[in-house]
Amino acid sequence: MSDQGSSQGNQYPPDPELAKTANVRPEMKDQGLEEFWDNQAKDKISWFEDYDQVLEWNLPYAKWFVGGKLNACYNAVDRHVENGQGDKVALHVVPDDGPDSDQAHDITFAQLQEQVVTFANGLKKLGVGKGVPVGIYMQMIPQAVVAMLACARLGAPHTVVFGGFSGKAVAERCNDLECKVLITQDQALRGGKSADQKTNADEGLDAGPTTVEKVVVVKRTGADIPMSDRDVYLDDLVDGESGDAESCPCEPMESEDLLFLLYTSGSTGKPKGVVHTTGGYLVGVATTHNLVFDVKDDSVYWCAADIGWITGHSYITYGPLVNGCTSVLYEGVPGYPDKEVWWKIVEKYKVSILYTSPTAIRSHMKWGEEHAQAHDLSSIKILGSVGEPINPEVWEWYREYVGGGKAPIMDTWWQTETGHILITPLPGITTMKPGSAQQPFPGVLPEIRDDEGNKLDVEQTGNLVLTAPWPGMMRGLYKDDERFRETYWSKYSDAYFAGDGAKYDADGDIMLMGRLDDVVNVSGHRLSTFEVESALVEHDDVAEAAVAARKDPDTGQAIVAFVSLKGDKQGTEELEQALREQVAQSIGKLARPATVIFAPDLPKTRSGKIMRRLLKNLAEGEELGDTSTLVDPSVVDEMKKQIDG
Ligand code: 6R9
Repeated sequence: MSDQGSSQGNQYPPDPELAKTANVRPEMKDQGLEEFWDNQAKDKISWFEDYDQVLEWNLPYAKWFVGGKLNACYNAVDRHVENGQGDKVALHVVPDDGPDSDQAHDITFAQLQEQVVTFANGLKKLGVGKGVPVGIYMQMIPQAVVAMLACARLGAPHTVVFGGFSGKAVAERCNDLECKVLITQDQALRGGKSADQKTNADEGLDAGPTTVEKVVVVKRTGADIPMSDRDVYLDDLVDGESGDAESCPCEPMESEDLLFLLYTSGSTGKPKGVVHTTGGYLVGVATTHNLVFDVKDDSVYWCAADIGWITGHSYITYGPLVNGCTSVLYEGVPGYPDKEVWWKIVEKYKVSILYTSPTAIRSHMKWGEEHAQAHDLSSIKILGSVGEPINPEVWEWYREYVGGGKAPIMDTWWQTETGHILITPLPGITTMKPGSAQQPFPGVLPEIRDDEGNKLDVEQTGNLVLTAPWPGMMRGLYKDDERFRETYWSKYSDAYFAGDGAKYDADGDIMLMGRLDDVVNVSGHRLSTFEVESALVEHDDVAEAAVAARKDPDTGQAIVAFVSLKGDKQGTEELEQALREQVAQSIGKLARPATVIFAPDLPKTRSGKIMRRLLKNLAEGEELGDTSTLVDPSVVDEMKKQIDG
């Protein structure tokens, strides 16, 4: 657990000017839950058929806007063109080599519509239509957004697999959802380096039986890559296809029809397929995007996340486009081609809202404020943070050097499972305290409870729960009702258990305290210790592995792997590299352990359980406490020696 957030620190009252014009109004918090979301659903979303019931709550399954019909792509694209906004820029596309590149270009809403329709017409030829699931394994290029929208247009559920994940991860997810089609790109281009994305996918698909029958390949670098009968280039697929909206109308979907599945890490077992449906999800993302970031007609918004995560789904693709907002879509990474590229982007496009992760801000902070100071960032009005707790000193730096000492920071707490932001300061309303998300969004009812279910008072750390449903909440785990109930709804019979620790400060603000389970958060990316352990034991030399996290000044948390080897195998530097590579192959590079500790055995209790608390303490370099229940306390001394170097 981290100790972020403190009621003793600096406080920043809301700007009275912003309070006058902000989209969010204080009285929204007084509206009843159904009243608030009903108003927003009517205001933010175009329905083909009106819903006749706002909420049908049958714990743990909610149905929102029951009886309503709509289409996500129609809301994100077509209606803006119909409303005379066709020439408005939807995406400022910034390629890997930055905003000065000759590949930088803009896509208007009308052009976006044409691209989506053409893509959808191509997919139709492959048999994609309502209810036919599609996998997407891509980088941050516009065709990734177009692919998602094309699926939504056809009523085909998508599952996006993070572009940095392994081919194995892609194959597993596609098989689970039974995807017939996978969309990928020839190569990834990030930080000036290319990587074989399509070949990666092939390796995963070819490793075992797969449901994928066709792979659509978008050309990014145009490299000469192996293509088989299973593969088709997007260019060939859509050759001669119409981009006319009438040639491929938006499929009317029920509110509760599946929009997408997104797999996320839990504390045990295989990744969980989080189910998100159409109506409630769109209302949730559009409302929160509009009110939290105070989006106006002329806002230029940049969410520097990746579409492979929920933040990309909700706040790169669906939220901003449904709101008809102009966004930056950036392919690259911070620090390439130089340390100023982010600030060049803000300056060039006059970005008014920037939404990113504490990890990214920590990188910029480490490189020094002179890079930000070399550019005119005066367009910035609102800043956002997501994915992990933000350290107060990082918050202060962000506000000072990116926000010109005045932009409010929306520290937004939410999860893959929640679909959209649930706890956050609000522009013009909240007195901000660096380091915590503070306040429930209107129409959201959190509580902090002890293990017995008692509501906790101020300054007592407990479990964060939600006591009422919200529109974008997960509609279960794909094909796994039991795990859904067990993970989220069994700790308390009447509330959603989020898996995060929290407390109220003296003013009643919510301070998030970090995960309570075996989920680790590396650079805002969610991983389970179990997944990494499974990857490690796949290596022939490994007998047993246990994984814990330690604090890291750059990535928030970093992975420490404790490994015992088979027979007389020795823990060499080469083996350490091989193990890291094993994890990269199995999950993706981001899951590679920062530290590998070899030990003759793992610390176990007499009943044979690995003592995880002890490994956590070891990883963190903390006092070990009671080790008397260990079978062989000497293994711990051996590990400690390695950690202390
Ligand atoms: C959106 C997203 C969810 C977990 C969540 C919590 C952590 C996210 C946070 C935060 C403190 C914030 N988290 N935002 N912790 N303050 N503002 O990140 O989804 O990848 O599913 O991760 O991330 O621990 O439970 P996801």
